[in-house]
Amino acid sequence: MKARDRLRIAMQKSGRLTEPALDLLNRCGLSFRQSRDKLFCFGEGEPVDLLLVRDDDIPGLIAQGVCDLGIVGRNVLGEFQLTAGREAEPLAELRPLGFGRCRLSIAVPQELDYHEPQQLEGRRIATSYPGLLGEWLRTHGVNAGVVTLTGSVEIAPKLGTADAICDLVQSGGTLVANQLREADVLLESEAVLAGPLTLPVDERGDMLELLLKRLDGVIQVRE
Ligand code: PRT
Ligand code: ZN
Repeated sequence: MKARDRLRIAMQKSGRLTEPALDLLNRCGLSFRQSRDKLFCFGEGEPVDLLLVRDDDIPGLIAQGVCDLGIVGRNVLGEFQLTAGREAEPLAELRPLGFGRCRLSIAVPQELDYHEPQQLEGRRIATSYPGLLGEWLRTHGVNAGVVTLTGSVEIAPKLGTADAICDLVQSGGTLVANQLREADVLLESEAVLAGPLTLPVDERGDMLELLLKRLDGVIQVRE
C-alpha cells in the first residue's frame, strides 16, 4: 500500500458533533471542498482531508490506520478501548475539545431511593455502553445484568426489560420524560481529538504537530 502523505481526520458525518467539529477545524485555518453527501472532503490549503462517517466507526478507522485522527465523544472512544479486543491498536485522547459535553450516567426509576452502586446488585441495567458500564460495575464490586441495546435505552424500564439504565445525559429532559432520575455519573464526556499512541514521524507527523499547536491556540483563546 502506498504511504499517504496527507493527514486524514475522521469526523461525524451528521450529528451533534458535526457542526462544532467543522467550526473548530475552520478556526485552525483548515478549509475543505465540501460535499456533505459524500464520504470524503478534500482539504483546500493544508494537506489535511476529512472522512465523514458514523461516530461509532471513528475509533476503529484510526486503529486500522485508515485515518490518522478522529473527532469523537470520549464515551465512544472509551467504549472502543474497552471492547475492541487486545489485538486492536490502543488509542490516545490527544486533546479535549470543549464541545459535545454530556455525562454517561446510571438512571433509575424516580421512586427508587438510590444512594450507592451496591443497590444495583442483581438488577438488570440497559445500555449501549456495555464496556464502560461493565468496568464501573467491577470497580464497585457489583454483580448486575448488562442488557445491551443500540437505541431507545430510556424506555427499557417501562418495557420491563431492565430495572435501570446507563445512558448519556445532557439536560436531563429525556430522563424526566421517562420517569427516570440520574443517580450516578460514570463518565464526564466531551468531544476529543483521538489518535494513535505513537504519532507518525513523517510529513503527516509534522502536519499533525502543527495542527495540535493551532488547536491549543484556538482552545486557549476560547477559554
Ligand atoms: O449517526 P451517528 O452514529 O454518527 O450518531 P449518534 O446518533 O450515535 O450520535 P449523536 O449525534 O446523537 O451524538 C454524538 C455524540 O454527542 C455522543 O457520542 C456524545 O459524545 C455527544 N452528546 C452530547 C450526546 C448528547 N450530548 C446527548 N444528549 N449524545 C447523545 N445524547 C442523547 C442521549 O443518548 C439521550 O438520548 O440525548 C438524550 C439525552 O439528552 P437530554 O438533553 O435529554 O439529557
Ligand atoms: Zn453513533
